[in-house]
Amino acid sequence: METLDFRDIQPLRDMNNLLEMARLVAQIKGPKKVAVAAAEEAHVIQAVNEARMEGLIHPVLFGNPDRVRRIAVELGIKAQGLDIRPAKNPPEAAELATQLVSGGEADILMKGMVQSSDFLRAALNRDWGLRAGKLLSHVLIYEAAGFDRLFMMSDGAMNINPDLKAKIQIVENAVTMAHILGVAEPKVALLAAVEMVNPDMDTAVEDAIIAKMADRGQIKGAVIDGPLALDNAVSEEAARIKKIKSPVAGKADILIVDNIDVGNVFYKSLIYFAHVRAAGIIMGAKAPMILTSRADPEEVKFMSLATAVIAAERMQYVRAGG
Ligand code: COD
Repeated sequence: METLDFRDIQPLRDMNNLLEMARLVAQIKGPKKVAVAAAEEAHVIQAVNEARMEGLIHPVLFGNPDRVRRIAVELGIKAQGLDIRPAKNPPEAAELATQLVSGGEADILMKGMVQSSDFLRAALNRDWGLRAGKLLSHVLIYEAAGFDRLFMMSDGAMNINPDLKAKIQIVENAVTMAHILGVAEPKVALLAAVEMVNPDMDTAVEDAIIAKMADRGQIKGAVIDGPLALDNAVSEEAARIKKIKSPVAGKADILIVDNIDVGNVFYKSLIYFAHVRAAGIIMGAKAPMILTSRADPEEVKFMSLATAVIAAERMQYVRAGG
């Protein structure tokens, strides 16, 4: 089988670029196997089928077989071609899907009609979960009009109120995702409401600590600064007006928020007000995990599958010593 040398990869600039990369990975290495936990949901089946028809993935659908088949038929999908495996209820589907991945028989875990917390607890199970000795965190990848790069934002979906140590690992997981997408040394902005260190704002003080740790080489593979407000993190004009001297100001690739509420509102604002194309992946586990919410557009689920295909390949490449 041909090899894919990730050192040759140029930074992926938009979602079309990302999809082309996923197609290339699948063309060279074959489709990735995706274990779907509680697949009885139309958007999930549609996205999974689209990715299957593109040759990106081979899905294994855990859930109520009759319901999965019925939804597939309603969507005009031939149910005979689908690998459907029975599960009594959504938590059992999460358990079986997780075990397929942790047992090495699937490359990617995807959430369907199961509560996020049940899905995540299955992945965190000490005996048969996907822990890899690191914090698991969610990374949103999105494109935005007028910018020549993909953005990453974390964590708006998994870690509720991360402390300093957790925030550092959230940064590291997002940096790993940037490397996977070809950004060799991403610029990370630790977001706050201010760009000056206000001692009354605990999280801004934490940002300053993380930035200093990065200066001292304690966090590698990225240029990190904070606190920075969103405007001066992504707009060079805003940074110039506010006279901020920082290698990250105006050039950020990665935006780190303080807690799940900020990140979740950020994400949903992008989707509902700006209609951006986005994908979401949980990083830090043994394999990429897709945690999209039930109301997410089908395209977010499809693009998350495309991103997970690239991430799974890259993780296997690193594990093989690449
Ligand atoms: N990474 C690695 N290990 C973790 C993580 C993590 N992010 N979170 C918890 N753990 C480990 C802990 O170290 C501990 O060993 C064990 O898991 C249990 O820890 P608790 O008691 O803090 O965790 P839980 O089970 O109460 O909660 C973990 C969840 C991930 C379920 C929880 O944080 C959660 O509900 N997050 C929000 C998910 C959500 O609703 N998202 C909505 C948007 S889709």
